[in-house]
Amino acid sequence: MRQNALMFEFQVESRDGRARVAQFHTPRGTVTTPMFMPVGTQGTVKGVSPQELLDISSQMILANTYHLMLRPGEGLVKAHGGLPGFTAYPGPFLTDSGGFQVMSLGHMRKITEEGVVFKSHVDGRMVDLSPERSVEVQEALGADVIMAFDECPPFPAEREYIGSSLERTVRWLERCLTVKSRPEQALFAIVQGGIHLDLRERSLELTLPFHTPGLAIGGLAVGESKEEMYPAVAFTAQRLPDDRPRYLMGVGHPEDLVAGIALGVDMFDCVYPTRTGRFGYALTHDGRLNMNSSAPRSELGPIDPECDCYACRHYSRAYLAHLVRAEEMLGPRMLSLHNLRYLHRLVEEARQAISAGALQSWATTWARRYFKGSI
Ligand code: PRF
Ligand code: ZN
Repeated sequence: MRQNALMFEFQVESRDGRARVAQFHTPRGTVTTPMFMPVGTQGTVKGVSPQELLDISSQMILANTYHLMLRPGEGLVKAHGGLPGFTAYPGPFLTDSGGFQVMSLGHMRKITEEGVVFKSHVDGRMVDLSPERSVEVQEALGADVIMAFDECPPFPAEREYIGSSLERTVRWLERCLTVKSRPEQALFAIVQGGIHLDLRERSLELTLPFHTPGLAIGGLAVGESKEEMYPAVAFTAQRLPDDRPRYLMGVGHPEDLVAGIALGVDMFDCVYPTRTGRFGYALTHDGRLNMNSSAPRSELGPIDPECDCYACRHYSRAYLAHLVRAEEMLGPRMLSLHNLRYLHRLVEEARQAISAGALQSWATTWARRYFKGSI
């Protein structure tokens, strides 16, 4: 049952407390962790081209089974040789399994032991998604890392429901592994259990014996407070195997990346940088800047003088604020690019701090400045 461990080697290079820097080898290239994965739900990171992603040091891109199976259909992606051929992004990909997206976007869904039946948000037809079908679609999409088909309960949910759903998630994991056929793809298991530490423990106990080449912490960042989320991350990350990557799904904000890295998380993804960029916000060393507010309209300097992205090297805050106000599409495009670069730099700085054995002091200095609340 063990998957191809050699093809997905995870080499830890340095450590600081629970945090680590590692090289994660995949068939389409080696990535350095901790890393942030831009979200390319529809096979595109909204508004940012593959060349621009490479320019800002993006590594692995996340795409979604749910969206691509509904439109354009996984067969068309496969006809292009998979996601790299379809999207022209030449690096590694990870696909999410679809279960979480059905829960958050699907209409009229029905969950049974077999899988999920839902009404397509594209054309209204009824669609089946099961562990077997999710793996079939993810094999056609051809990402390097594919995710187990899981159930992520909403927040809040009854403890009893979270308990039975995590057990079902494990039965679904087993079904995914039974049908999985491509050795050049790694299938990561997903630990569930909400914010209940004893349920996390149970999920770990049932999931670890499958020895998947990586594991994800799912079921968090679904509406609980950070005070509830961080202990669940700490508890779970500490019990995940040391020699394999740990992926915290759907997280997050800059402070969540810093906290997660200190707790031993290696991989993150979130729509935050691109979504907040489309809404007119820019992440800076001094906090989040609202480009719709009046101050930046007359500022001749860049969004962040310490940023090396295209937007910061070429444009003033005033010009970008003008684009946002005029609803010109270059505005949200440049803010998305800049915000992604900000998060890539954040994890890059964290990696350097880990290597120097100075993560705690770096994190304190970063937070003091980011949360000074100046802008
Ligand atoms: N499961 C899957 N994808 C996810 C999640 C999950 O629990 C989350 C939770 N924040 C984000 N994306 N399959
Ligand atoms: Zn920038």
